[in-house]
Amino acid sequence: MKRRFPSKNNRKIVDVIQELHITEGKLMFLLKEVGIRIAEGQKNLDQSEIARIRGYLNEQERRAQLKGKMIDLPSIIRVQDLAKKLELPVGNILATLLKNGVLATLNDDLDYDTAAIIAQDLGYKTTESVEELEKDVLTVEKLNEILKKEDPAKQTPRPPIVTIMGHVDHGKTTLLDTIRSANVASGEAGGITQAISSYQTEYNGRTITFIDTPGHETFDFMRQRGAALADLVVLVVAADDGVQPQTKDAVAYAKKEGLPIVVAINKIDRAEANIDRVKKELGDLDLIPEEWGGETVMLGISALKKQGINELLEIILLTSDIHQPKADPTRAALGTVIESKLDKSVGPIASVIIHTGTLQLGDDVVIGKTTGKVRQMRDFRGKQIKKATPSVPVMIIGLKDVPQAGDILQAVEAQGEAVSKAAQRRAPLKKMSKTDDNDQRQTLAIVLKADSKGSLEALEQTITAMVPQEVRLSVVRADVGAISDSDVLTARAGNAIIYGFNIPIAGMSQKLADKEKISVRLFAIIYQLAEDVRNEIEQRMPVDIVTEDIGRVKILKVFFSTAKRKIVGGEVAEGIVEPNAKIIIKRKDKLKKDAPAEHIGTGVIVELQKDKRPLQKAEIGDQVGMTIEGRDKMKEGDVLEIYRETRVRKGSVPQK
Ligand SMILES: Nc1nc2c(ncn2[C@@H]2O[C@H](COP(=O)(O)OP(=O)(O)OP(=O)(O)O)[C@@H](O)[C@H]2O)c(=O)[nH]1
Ligand SMILES: [Mg+2]
Repeated sequence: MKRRFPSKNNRKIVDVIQELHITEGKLMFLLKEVGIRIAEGQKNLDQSEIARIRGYLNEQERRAQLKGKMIDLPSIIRVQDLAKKLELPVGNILATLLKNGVLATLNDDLDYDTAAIIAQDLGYKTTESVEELEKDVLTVEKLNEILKKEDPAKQTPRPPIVTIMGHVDHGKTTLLDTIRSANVASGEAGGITQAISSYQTEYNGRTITFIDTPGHETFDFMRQRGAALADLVVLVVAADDGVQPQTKDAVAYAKKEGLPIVVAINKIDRAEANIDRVKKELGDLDLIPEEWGGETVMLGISALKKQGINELLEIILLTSDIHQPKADPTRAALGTVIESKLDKSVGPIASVIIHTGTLQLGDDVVIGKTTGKVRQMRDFRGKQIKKATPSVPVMIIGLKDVPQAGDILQAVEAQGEAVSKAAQRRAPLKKMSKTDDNDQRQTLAIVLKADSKGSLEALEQTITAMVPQEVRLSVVRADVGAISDSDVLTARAGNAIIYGFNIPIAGMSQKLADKEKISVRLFAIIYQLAEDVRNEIEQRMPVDIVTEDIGRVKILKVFFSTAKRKIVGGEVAEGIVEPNAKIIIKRKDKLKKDAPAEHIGTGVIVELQKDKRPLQKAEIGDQVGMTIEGRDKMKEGDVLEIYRETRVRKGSVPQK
């Protein structure tokens, strides 16, 4: 061993302790922390060693101060910026994210909730700083205000926007198919509409914009959105089915928006059709047909047999003429996103309905939290167009990010303005909810990937509504686009199941998933996906153990006995015996006749035999052989009390 010679640069350990105001134990701890080993009997430390200890102490103090302070975090922050704010290495942040089930890179954005959880995990206190910029985001309310204040002198008539609403399967999509000679309904997965869509059609030289909404109960918010965009609602009610829950919802939304309602009583070609019954039921919703003295136009039609379609279109035009919708086509465009997705080849695509103004090719736009330049526009047929005037549904390509359905589009003067408006308003990639270490509940962790923001929203809402208090849901990632390697790795980190809706998984990513044993489940119908999630939730519900006494066996002979396993022969004295039943060993002292039997121990019957053959059930009087797992020893004359244990799931998963 190298000998240390005291030099003038060396200081006595006892002096160092005094100088730093610490105990000897603390010094030992500090030496270990900074990686200095000292030999037995060593009395001195050199200057560089002392400097290392001082440095460590200073850093600790600084950190303690930092942790006491409130850290202001914006609503969206890059991983590397969060590291800077917390004065920690990025690796620390990434590791903490991973620990919480989020696989991120330096450049990923985190929303406030996620950043706060990470910061708190690392011992910081946080608050959300209110950003000035948020004020610039156009809300639906502000949009309505702007539209109301528009200069009437500049306004010209625009096509009415007609939203088709009604209960599932009552024929909305078929009606639209008939109106515009298309064939959408027959191509839908499971025969149900799962997204909102928009078309235009010409009738008698006039244009009408239609919005098709889904009737399945899951898509409630899509119906609300459809109603919010409309000038008029066509309520489709099947003549053979009458008023149903979503018929009522549709009426409620239309009334909330103050919209005129035209009722199309559909499927009148069917033998079971009963128009009068439907009218009566509608009367209960305060929709009284004109011929009964009310104000609502009700028309019998057959979407399939193309009956009454022209009459319906006439009525739509007449009704919308009462309050002729108008807009100013000369101003910068304002619109609402009805659907959006990420396309592999062209990037983000948003379907937008223009409310006012004209959107031109090359316009700079702000949409919700993203921006872009309109590089390409397509009409509902997919045909490229150069401009979109009021009431026109248009697909826009050229956005930086996928906006949310319901976001407002604003054409802006210049890219500079767009960028400043949307700066720091990028949609965060990572979402996470707070976990609690004391939480005893089982967790269902999922990665959700869908074809569009609309379906993603529908999925998240449906799934969240299904989760009972007894189970914790953790949506590790929810995003649009195909399933990629990064999703698989995120699922691995978060111990999650990957659900894909209407999207594929790349072959390589599937291989990775197989290798990592990550379950990837793809669906085309939303409620089938929801059913699968329900099963997963059910399996995570807490269980109650119910016991039931089923019989008694008297031991006649012990054949074999090891520490963990015994083989005994006995006779069923009462009730029955079955494999997997549990036992309590009881023993009576022959000398003390009146004393209760003594509890000797417990075990489980793992195998039951009679005449050397396995048996599923032994009854009273049967002589059986039993293999018993358990440590407690038995002997001849003991009585086994046999009971069955069943696990019963507590509570239930709410039905949607
Ligand atoms: N007999 C008859 N069947 C019809 C008529 N209209 C629609 N159908 C049938 O009803 C079923 C449902 O039609 P859809 O148009 O998909 O119904 P929907 O209201 O769009 O359904 P969701 O969008 O899922 O709410 C299909 O099998 C249609 O062929 C009609 O006028 N007569
Ligand atoms: Mg439909």
